[in-house]
Amino acid sequence: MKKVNTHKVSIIMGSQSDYSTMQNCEKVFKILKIRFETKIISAHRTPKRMFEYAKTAEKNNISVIIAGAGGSAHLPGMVAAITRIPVIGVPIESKKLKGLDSLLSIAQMPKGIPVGTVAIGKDGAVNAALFAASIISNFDKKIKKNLENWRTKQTKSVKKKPN
Ligand code: RP5
Repeated sequence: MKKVNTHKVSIIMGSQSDYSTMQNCEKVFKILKIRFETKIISAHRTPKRMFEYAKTAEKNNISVIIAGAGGSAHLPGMVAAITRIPVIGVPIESKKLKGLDSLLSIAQMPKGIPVGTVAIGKDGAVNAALFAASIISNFDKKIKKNLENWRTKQTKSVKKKPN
């Protein structure tokens, strides 16, 4: 019988406007062959949706949650408060404060409920996906291999001299 990879990552974001950043997570997961789902969930515009989502995340076999939010970015922290599944927050680059607001809102969680925080914008989204892959690779040999191969390829792509 073919062994099915059951580990799934959930990518959530506060708004459609976050998707141009968060789709970079999807690109990484497609390369590493990690199952994912993508949803819009806003802590302040759809609080009931957020609560229901976080409450059922464990039952839905989610291994890691990546939450992108901008401005007063409370989505990652609120979701982390409801579920024990690890949450990685991606600070979205906001128009007025260039994402510094998002970064501080996500990173400055008071003790007791952690949210792993990555860099602002696209780099953060890519690293959030790679970080999720690292977590999953602890207990999934196939993903471990895919991640190692990806890193080897990255290393080989760095030239010794600039041109
Ligand atoms: C946050 O408000 C979202 O995460 C988004 O980054 C920001 C702005 O949302 P829109 O006004 O573009 O929908 O909730």
